Amino acid sequence: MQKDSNHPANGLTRRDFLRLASVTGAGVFTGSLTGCGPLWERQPVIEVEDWHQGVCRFCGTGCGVQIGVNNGKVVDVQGDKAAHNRGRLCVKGIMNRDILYAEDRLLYPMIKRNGEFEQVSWEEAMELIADRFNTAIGEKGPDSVAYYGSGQLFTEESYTANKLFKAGIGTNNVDGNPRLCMASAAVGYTSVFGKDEPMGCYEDIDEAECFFITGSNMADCHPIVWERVQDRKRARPDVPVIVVDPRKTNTAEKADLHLQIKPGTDVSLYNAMLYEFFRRGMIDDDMAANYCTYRRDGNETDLATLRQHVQQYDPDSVAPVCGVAADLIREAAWRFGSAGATMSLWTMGLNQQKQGTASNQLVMAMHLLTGHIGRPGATPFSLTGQPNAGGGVRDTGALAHALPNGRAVANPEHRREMEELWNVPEGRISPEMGHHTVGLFQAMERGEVECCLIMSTNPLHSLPNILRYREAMENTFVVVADSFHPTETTKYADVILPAAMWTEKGGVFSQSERRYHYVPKIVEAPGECRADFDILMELADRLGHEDLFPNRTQQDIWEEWRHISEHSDYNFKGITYDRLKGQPGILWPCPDEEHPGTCRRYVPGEDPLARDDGRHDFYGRPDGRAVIFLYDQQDPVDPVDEEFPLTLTTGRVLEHWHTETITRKLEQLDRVPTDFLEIHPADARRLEIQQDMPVWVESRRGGATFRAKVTQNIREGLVFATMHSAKHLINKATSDAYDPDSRQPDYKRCAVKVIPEHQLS
Ligand SMILES: Nc1nc2c(c(=O)[nH]1)N[C@H]1C(S)=C(S)[C@@H](COP(=O)(O)OP(=O)(O)OC[C@H]3O[C@@H](n4cnc5c(=O)[nH]c(N)nc54)[C@H](O)[C@@H]3O)O[C@H]1N2
Ligand SMILES: Nc1nc2c(c(=O)[nH]1)N[C@H]1C(S)=C(S)[C@@H](COP(=O)(O)OP(=O)(O)OC[C@H]3O[C@@H](n4cnc5c(=O)[nH]c(N)nc54)[C@H](O)[C@@H]3O)O[C@H]1N2
Ligand code: SF4
Ligand SMILES: [Mo]
Repeated sequence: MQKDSNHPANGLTRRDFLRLASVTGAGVFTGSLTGCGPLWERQPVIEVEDWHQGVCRFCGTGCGVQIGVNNGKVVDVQGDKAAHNRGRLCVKGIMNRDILYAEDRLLYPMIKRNGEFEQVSWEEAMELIADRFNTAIGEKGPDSVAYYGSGQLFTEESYTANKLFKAGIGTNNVDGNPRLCMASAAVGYTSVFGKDEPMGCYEDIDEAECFFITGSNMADCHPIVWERVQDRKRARPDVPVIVVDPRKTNTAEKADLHLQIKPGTDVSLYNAMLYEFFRRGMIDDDMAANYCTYRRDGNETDLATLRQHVQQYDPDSVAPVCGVAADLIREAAWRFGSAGATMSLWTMGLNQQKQGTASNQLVMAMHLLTGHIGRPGATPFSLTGQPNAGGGVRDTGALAHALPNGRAVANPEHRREMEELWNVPEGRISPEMGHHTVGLFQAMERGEVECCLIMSTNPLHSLPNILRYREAMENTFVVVADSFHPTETTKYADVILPAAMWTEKGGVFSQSERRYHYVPKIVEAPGECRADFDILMELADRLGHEDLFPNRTQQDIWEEWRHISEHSDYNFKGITYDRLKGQPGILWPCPDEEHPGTCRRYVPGEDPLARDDGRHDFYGRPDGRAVIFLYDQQDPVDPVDEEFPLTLTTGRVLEHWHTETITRKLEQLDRVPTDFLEIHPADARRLEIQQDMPVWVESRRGGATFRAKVTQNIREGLVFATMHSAKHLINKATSDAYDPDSRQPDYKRCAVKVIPEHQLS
């Protein structure tokens, strides 16, 4: 394990170094967002020899950065003033430098023998991997192996893995953590507009006249997008911010209207808002009649039926279901519908629900029916979680049901098109859908998937109902490529491979607004780390699929990929490496090298792919019309009862990243706790729980210990834990029930009991 030997400030103590170099300029560091005050102050930096343009490694905001290098080390990271973030970075952005030199970097390949990891050569590790994969494929067929990837790999890497497994090995067992993250949004966009990915852009924030933020704690999770919302609010204090969240988050704190909804009842709320749009005559008749079609349970229906359908969801009936006052619902609907331009922003509070897809579709329907779409400031806009869940995984189709650029495994024409583009024999791409994430780990449990390659994700921490899937790992030959060790997943692996990260390798990320953004390789990776791309290329060779990759550099793969996109509605052929190296990102569609990129999709005159014969062209759909879906509220899958009387919801804090393999290593961020359970004072009183008391949280699946944080910020009957801590691992309790359309798990609602630890016998 590496300690600080590779640290750029050799000779200084770690603490001195961090004080000296963890820097940010006034107005650049948004320290006030932490909720615990600014922890850092700007200090002089170590001298920088060269600056390189790149993009932050963390969230889907995709902030542009300038990366300062001295003597082969990254010594400073600052916000890029030329990028959409206007020079701003949040605390994680600033930490981009320190993460490269954090402790516990995995430096050598290791093989587990007799329960202990032994350092081995790359040759030995890759030979064992190839042998096990080849044997499984030979004996049990291609579907006995799988790839489980990440929205934190570069596009070239996810594209390569997808091609290797689907066009080389011939299995669609390709999935990844975007299934836990953006699947409901992806299915939402695809079902409504025919193609995935948001149509709006960050510039819409500057024009919006109403913000509808639902199931998103932007202040903590997309802080720099949130700052832009705050800029708008400062310029136009009359622009309302509506927040729908069961907790009074840092985002809700600043809202004009906070609808503190009961978890999982969004379908009722949005139906009630639709009811109000009809009642108050806020429907855009041209849009509703000429640009939309209507569907219920797979059948065509119409606007009149929708109007009839939402009659049962009048605000007075919905109020007790959602736990939100009827007048507040009416006011939110009025503000949404009557504003000049409304922008909705949402993330996991919607996607991670049993009815996640329905919730997405209903928010899109609210925009369509009120005409808040395709105009500056008027757009539905999901925030992407990870830095490359969009371009890397959704666009490349690196999911079990998908093929590149919105194609589907189930569609024979799409398979044929991809076989031609990939130059592989007809029939090579399997017509069978692969295993989606939860299904994959269940297939491992049954012993059906014998070998699995896991890259840049930590599923034995991040999957729901984790205790069950730990056992699944024991039935499988598991290879994990990670930059750190130990993690919850590397512990259970058979082989671990040391991965270069971020500027130690380089490639293209794509963030929330369809912006492709390039990060150069700037420094050498420590130890024997290799780029994930190189690992995948070597695996392809050793599995006999070198023919798939006649051109072998990462740039060659980008070239191949942008040419493939030309034949699709995701056309970004005009985005070359050369262009990306000269500017902080380009938004697709971008069909040729002169095209500047597209801010608003589906808008004639703006989107080069849209036909110029109307207000909109939803060209992803054969008839150019968006689809509005009718839904009813369903009951919870894991309901409360006498034994499990409280509802648990889970999420994030600003300073920590997912499973903390990176952020917990950084001294400043280590000060920020993630071991707490938020509980309402009334519940705490009833359960004899006091502030900071250790409590045991248990669901029908498992439990963990937390420190009670008694707070008014949460609804009575609801408790909240972060997903971050490995010691206090909430995924022992969460439910692995998932949305049947998106197969995204419902991390946001399950039944638990909470007991003071001293009362446990
Ligand atoms: N600091 C930080 N930032 C991150 C990440 C991180 O780990 N740390 N991860 C990134 C990733 S991958 C993702 S996916 C995003 C996630 O970004 P967010 O989705 O904003 O984060 P979460 O905290 O998971 O959930 C958001 C909110 O949903 C609310 N919620 C729960 N149930 C419901 C419900 O039924 N309805 C509604 N309307 N709201 C509900 C929760 O109370 C919570 O405040 O953040 C990205 N940014
Ligand atoms: N309870 C609960 N659970 C959740 C969620 C929730 O809201 N609640 N949210 C879900 C969501 S939205 C998400 S996105 C997932 C995230 O869950 P994960 O993807 O499992 O979490 P990360 O910590 O981001 O894992 C990334 C891993 O990649 C490693 N790594 C970093 N850089 C590189 C690299 O360049 N190459 C390689 N090979 N490895 C690298 C890191 O060390 C880390 O171990 O969690 C899901 N789980
Ligand atoms: S908002 Fe997201 S992309 Fe921007 S600096 Fe913070 S973590 Fe990085
Ligand atoms: Mo995510």
